[in-house]
Amino acid sequence: MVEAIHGESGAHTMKIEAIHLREIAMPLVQPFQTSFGVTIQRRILLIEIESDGLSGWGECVAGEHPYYSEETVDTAWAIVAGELGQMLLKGPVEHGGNCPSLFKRVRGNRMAKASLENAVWDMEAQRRKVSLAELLGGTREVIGCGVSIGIQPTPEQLMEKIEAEVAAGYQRIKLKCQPGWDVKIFEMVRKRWPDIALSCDANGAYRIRDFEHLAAFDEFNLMMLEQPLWYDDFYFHSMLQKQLHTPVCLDESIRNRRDALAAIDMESCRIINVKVGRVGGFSEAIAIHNATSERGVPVWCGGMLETGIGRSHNVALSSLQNFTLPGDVSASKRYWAEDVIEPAVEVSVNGEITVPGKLGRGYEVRKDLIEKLTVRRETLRP
Ligand code: OSB
Ligand code: MG
Repeated sequence: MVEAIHGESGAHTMKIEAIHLREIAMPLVQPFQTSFGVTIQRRILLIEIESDGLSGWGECVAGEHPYYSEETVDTAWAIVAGELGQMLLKGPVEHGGNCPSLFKRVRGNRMAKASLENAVWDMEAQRRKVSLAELLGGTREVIGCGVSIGIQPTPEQLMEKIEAEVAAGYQRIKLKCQPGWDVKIFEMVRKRWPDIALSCDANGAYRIRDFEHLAAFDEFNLMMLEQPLWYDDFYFHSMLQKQLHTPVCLDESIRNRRDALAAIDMESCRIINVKVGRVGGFSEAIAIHNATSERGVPVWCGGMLETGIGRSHNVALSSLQNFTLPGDVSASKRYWAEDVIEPAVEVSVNGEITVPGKLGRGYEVRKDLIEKLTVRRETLRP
């Protein structure tokens, strides 16, 4: 059980003077293809809250299109500007943990909620002069890192990518898969690398008619098979898990702690991917962490092609004790020519990131660069 540091009631009320919304445009260093589409350039909503001379930052992980989840950059913008931002300015807020109750009337829109809540936690760590990891209840000094490798134009190009990531020291290779890009690929990869920690992620690309085909994945000793079926399903994943030796891992299906409990009870999965944006913020991510920890279900931290702001938040979250499996939190340079934080997130030759012990997120925000990348802005005040 992990308990975040909480303030004494009333002692540290935060007077939020402004909430700045910015959309930045950033090209990826290489296209990223999943079963739901290709991303070449990202449009990203960043949140900056101002209080008492400090800035707290949050990154909204919603994509440009509603393909991974229902939310998009534009829906999140509208919900933050029109609903959640006003609720946060009204407060009272002392702590990121106050946000879920302030935002309660708004259903769903979890990525929009997380972008504000996480900015409050980011601010709170600076006010208390502790690291964000410590504020969240994290104890690990280093975290284990894996990579997620998109579907490639050719199998040869995939093999080159894997070779480079294995050489870089990453502890686990995750391959995006879909019908036509699965068992043949796994065969090639296992022939060359019989022993690497390997997993795959279908982002919901398979159906019930594919159960026998998915059972053939057992041959490849995968650490897990991530979200093989519909993005909102538990029941059929439970049917599938009964027929597989390979652990199923749920990503899209898990929206909150209750979903995690239901999935564990039904045995829809044996592993859970925690993405702080997908579950609505750090409070719910910690609740899922604690529930899975009590039940002996391992978790790992997922990624959403974040800039350094969201990436630094993922590093802090990964420092909680039940994040026992290598996550999808990897080096900034795999995504960006220039990241919006300083230093960039770096991974050691043994595939680890050192959790910053400094106050706050532990990486400086490069506001000058963010200004240059900004294509849209709006400021909310009390
Ligand atoms: O399903 O984990 C996913 C990227 C975008 C949307 C969904 C997913 C992903 C990844 C990449 O797998 C994770 C990362 O490296 O940021
Ligand atoms: Mg996934």
